[in-house]
Amino acid sequence: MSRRTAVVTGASSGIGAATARALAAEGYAVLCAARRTDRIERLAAEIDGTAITCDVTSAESVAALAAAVGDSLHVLVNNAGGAFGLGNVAEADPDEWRHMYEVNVIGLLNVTRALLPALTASGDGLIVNVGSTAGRIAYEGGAGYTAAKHGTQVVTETLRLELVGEPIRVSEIAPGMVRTDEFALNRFEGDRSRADAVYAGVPDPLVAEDVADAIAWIATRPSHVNIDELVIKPRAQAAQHKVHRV
Ligand code: 8X3
Repeated sequence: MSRRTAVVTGASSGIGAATARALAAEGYAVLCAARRTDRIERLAAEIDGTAITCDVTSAESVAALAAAVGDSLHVLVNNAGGAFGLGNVAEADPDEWRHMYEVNVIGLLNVTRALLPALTASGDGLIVNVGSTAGRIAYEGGAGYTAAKHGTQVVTETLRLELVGEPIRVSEIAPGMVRTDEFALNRFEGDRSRADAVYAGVPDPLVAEDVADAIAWIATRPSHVNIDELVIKPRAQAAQHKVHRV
């Protein structure tokens, strides 16, 4: 029997790379999609998957991803995304906001539209959108990102309504504080000290593998079980502003 198949976007690092590994460990043939070819080629070699160079914001690039997927796909993890900047609304940069909407929402739209026929054709498709606790609350300086991640959340809900009756489950996972190599660095344009300050003193932030483990759990529920949304935070984070630091 051929292996079940999965696409993970943003697979070059962090939650995406960990999710590709976790799904491969569950027996999936994983297409690792991301812009940085060298990274996804290494990952694909490690997990016996396939590397597809893909920028989710580019229609041509996503069309090439769809061509590589072919007629049938079981799991799509829309993970590509990120935060850029942490400025109050009064001084926010509209280009940063556009970029965040482009990657977190339009990118998800591009990939989902392109792969829906294959997900339907498999007879048992699953879409997992990687949202955020930022898609549920507001915090100072976060409006560009929280607006985009609220977008991810609402698009997920809409898709579940629109696809009812089709053989496709639609889930969102919403992580809180996850310490990855790049999330905070990207937000602060490579400023290591600002990035490190996000996690300073937090005993155990989540790591990418914790989120990947939860995504693999969602994917391995029986086909009639739809995990609508799963909010996952470290024990030290009771709420966005309520973080235990030592
Ligand atoms: C990451 C969570 O708190 O940085 O999506 O917005 S937060």
